[in-house]
Amino acid sequence: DRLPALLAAMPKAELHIHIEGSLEPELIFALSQRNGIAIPYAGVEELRRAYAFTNLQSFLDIYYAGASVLITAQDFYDMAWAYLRKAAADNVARAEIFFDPQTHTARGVDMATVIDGLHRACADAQKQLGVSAALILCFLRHLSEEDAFQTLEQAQPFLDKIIGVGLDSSEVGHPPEKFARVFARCRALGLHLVAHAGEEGPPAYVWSALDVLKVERIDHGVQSVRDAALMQRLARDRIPLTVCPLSNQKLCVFPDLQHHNLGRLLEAGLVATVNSDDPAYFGGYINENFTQTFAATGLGATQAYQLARNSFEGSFGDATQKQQLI
Ligand code: ES4
Ligand code: ZN
Repeated sequence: DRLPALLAAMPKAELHIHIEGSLEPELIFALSQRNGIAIPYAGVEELRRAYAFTNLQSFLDIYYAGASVLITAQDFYDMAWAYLRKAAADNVARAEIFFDPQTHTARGVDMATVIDGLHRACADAQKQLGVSAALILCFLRHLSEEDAFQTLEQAQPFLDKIIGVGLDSSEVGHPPEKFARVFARCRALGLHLVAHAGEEGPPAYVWSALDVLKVERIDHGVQSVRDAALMQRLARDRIPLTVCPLSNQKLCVFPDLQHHNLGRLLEAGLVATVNSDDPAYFGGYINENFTQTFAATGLGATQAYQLARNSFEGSFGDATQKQQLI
């Protein structure tokens, strides 16, 4: 069976990766030592054993704890560089990388420190790995819109180093409408807009991400299959969905990978893509997401090519770059 080799070798874009979710336990412990920050786990094995999640919130609690070891620009560089090397090995030609500045600024780490470290890694990835990498600043939706506005203000001097903004963290109870004004401001600034919606939340959150926030892509969006009119809208407007199958499995969005609806999304003509979300926590990087999902659901080469094409169509690279990649 040559399918795993095809999935690994094909050039692809990764459009949904939280850089703090690429922090492997080994690097968490190395940074905890380097910075003198204690973490309540004896070692790498004990930490990995704690990665048994029942829903999104049970994951987020441990994900924010892991990110607490990041202090210096070099820490952010090392984390992003480790991810970008893995991405290059998986034949990722383009990576659009989420980061959660509020997780760091709330601990006294400056916005400049976060963006400097991450952006240097992205620049080095282009030069040394041939990977085109760009940053998307995510607002934490469990915090207030006021806090998001403050974060945007802190990012203002660095807007040339980010391509867009997103919305992540605890979804249910924090609908897109909560961030209508800050997204309108980001739109006026010429930033690309995306939002997590329909991961655990209802189709109504996908509608309001589109119609209120005016996002260009939906992160996850797998709950959209519960609303036929929404499926038509997503297909008609070619709104990309950045689907993360191993994440959905580990956070119990689907009982197992065999029951994942990626195939249904493609059959409905949606611009679905495959991504890794938080690969250090969910058991694999992008190629592992492809190979495990294809093995479990019986998708084949036709869907593989479609997903690779969709990933470049959905990316925010400039038109010439996208054309070269497609
Ligand atoms: C996330 Cl899987 C997921 N969902 C929402 N927010 C997140 N932040 C990091 N991973
Ligand atoms: Zn995500």
